[in-house]
Amino acid sequence: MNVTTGPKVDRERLWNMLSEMGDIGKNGAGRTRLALSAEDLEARRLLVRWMKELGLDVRMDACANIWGVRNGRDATERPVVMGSHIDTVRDAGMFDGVMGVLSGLAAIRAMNEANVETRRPVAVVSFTDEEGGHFLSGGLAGSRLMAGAVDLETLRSKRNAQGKSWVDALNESGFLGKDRLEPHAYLEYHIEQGPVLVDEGIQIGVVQGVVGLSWLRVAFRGEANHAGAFPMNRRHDAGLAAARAIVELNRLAFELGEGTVITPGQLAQHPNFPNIVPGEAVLTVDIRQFDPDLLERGIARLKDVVREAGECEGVATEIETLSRTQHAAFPKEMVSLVEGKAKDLGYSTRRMPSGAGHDAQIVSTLCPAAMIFVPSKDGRSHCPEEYTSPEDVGNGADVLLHCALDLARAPKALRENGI
Ligand code: HGY
Ligand code: MN
Ligand code: MN
Repeated sequence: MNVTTGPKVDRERLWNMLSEMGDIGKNGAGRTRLALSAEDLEARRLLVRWMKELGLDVRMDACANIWGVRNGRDATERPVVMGSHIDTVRDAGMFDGVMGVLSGLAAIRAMNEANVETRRPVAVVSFTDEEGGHFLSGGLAGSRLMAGAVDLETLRSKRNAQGKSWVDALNESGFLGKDRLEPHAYLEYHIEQGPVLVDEGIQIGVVQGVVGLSWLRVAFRGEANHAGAFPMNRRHDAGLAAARAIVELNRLAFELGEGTVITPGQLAQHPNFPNIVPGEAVLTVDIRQFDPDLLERGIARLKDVVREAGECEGVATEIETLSRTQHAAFPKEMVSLVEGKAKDLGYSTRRMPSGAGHDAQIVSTLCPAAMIFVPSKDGRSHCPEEYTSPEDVGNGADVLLHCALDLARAPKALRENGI
């Protein structure tokens, strides 16, 4: 299909949907829709309404992933799926995840309005608990559970700050289903969330693969004592041990190099009171690296650094691995499809890896997958300042639309490569 004369997404309507969804969970400048929270469930209901308005067949699977399916000529064919997530981090921006889901709906709307019939069905999926911070599931929980990369028992042990387990929240969500969909191919359209495209003035990022990552929880157990009467040289200050670890982990990331990133994102001290020496400190650490061997070495070194920080303060340390997600490299035919459509549409492109984790890295274990990036203003994300212009949002959505059309029309050139 000639992309320049072919269908295009309704950019204004897409922006309005992003804004409407962005108001759910609004708190100040940002919004919070933690996985399976009331705000996430409200967003899910809105998504299902929009899917039904498009005439899609709405399905739920055993992981509460939400699928909207547009029929193709051949119902026996597996669907071409466009997807991402609508849950957010705390104080999130308006684009992370949700832009990919709503752009999938916009692409289907464009197919409907152009009366395009495809050989394969086309679907949009919204995966459960992509972010992972609410229950410390490690993220990508809905896609990993679907792909068998994590089991329900593991998720049953994950609890939020109120003590509710991930599985109970899933069972109470009202979005559990028995469907099971097998994607033929998967496309995830997402903001870059880093500074590469905006620094280089490039319109479309052609993603070659996604970083491997691990989340760990480190507990430092020292001694609570009186802040005034207890001498400095006899303290076992868990907060100080955690602080030492944070500084040393930062140094470790630079020492490992090669793009290694280490983030001690969450720190809780106990009893967390002005005149008590912290007896306990619990730290989460997120480590990422494209090379799996270097990632393993980095995780081993991270554990040494943490233990040394504890020993320095006479504090015991306990390290728990919360998740370990493999890196992914996308098939060259899928990468070329994204690059070709972006160029046909007249956009500048550059090939690049993703430093952020995405459901695509999990779904790529089930079928050929690819990702499309658009620039993030100032390279920022996971904050209310996260912004991508309406023009960039529309550009990527049109690339998504035309990649999906090609895959769903199943031209010989793709079929010969098993795609
Ligand atoms: O953490 C990530 O990379 C993604 O935003 N869940
Ligand atoms: Mn995301
Ligand atoms: Mn995110």
